[in-house]
Amino acid sequence: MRRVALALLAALLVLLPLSAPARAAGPVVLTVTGAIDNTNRGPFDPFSDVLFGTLQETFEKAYALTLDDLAALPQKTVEIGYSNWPGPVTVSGPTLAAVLDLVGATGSEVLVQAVDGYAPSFKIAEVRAGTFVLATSQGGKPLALGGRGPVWLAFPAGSYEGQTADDDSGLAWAVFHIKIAAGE
Ligand SMILES: Nc1nc2c(c(=O)[nH]1)N[C@H]1C(S)=C(S)[C@@H](COP(=O)(O)O)O[C@H]1N2
Ligand SMILES: [Mo]
Repeated sequence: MRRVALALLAALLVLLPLSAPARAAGPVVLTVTGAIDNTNRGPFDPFSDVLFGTLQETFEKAYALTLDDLAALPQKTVEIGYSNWPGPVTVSGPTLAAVLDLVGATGSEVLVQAVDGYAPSFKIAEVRAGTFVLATSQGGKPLALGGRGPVWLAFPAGSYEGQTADDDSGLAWAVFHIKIAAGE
């Protein structure tokens, strides 16, 4: 009987980490909040989540990702150029669509917010149809905080309705927060 109990306990200990999605080592660089099915952290905490608080962003549901978590997703490498840039750049990272799948996003709009509060939003249908990369490296080099990193939302011109070849305004750099707005 004791052996059965021990075996059950061992099985439980093996299965336990599967109940909450694991988070890879390193600091969290990106947090997805809002209309999501999967979470791996608690709700907004005014003492810890100071940048969210400063930007008046509070949340119940959240999924936090480290750079290693982003690196563990399938990587997309894409060359992107805008007519007002010195030249095209090659960036890599997971797609925004892959991150939306990971967190079980259920909404219709996604807001991509940067540390300076800059926060363009996109239709999730357009994100899924296009190539929106949460770039973590450019030319094989990790993107720096102080530059466009650590996470830069990069996508080619024409990715959303009406986007012109010189309009790179949606390419938010230093992204730390993705908020899914519930569908109507
Ligand atoms: N975090 C952040 N990302 C941003 C912006 C910003 O103000 N903050 N400006 C956007 C705009 S309006 C443009 S045109 C492009 C390039 O602008 P920049 O070279 O001034 O960053 O970055 C976009 N990404
Ligand atoms: Mo701009």
